[in-house]
Amino acid sequence: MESLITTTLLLAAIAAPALAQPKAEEHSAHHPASAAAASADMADGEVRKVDKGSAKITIKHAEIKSLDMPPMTMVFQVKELALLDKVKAGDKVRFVAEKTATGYVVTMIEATN
Ligand SMILES: [Cu+2]
Repeated sequence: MESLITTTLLLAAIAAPALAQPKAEEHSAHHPASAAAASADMADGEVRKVDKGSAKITIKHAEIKSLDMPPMTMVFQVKELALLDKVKAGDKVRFVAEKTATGYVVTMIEATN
């Protein structure tokens, strides 16, 4: 019994870093550490609607790992209204979102068209 537990723990210890590692290594290989840290939270998406009147943007986004969110289309608030001048409906974008008390807020966005 004890050897089974030992084996299970050993496998878990080997498997966990093996799953987490490759992407991080690959990434830091072509970017300075600070850039890698910043882009790690970036999510890909496509703008569906820009609503300057209510400072909101609808984005069809891919998985957002930092927010533990699966792909979906949703409305985000924006940190600064000026962010909405940088993109328009139909643009492919990369963006950073944060979860706040009032909901999800885009803090950075750039078109990748
Ligand atoms: Cu979402």
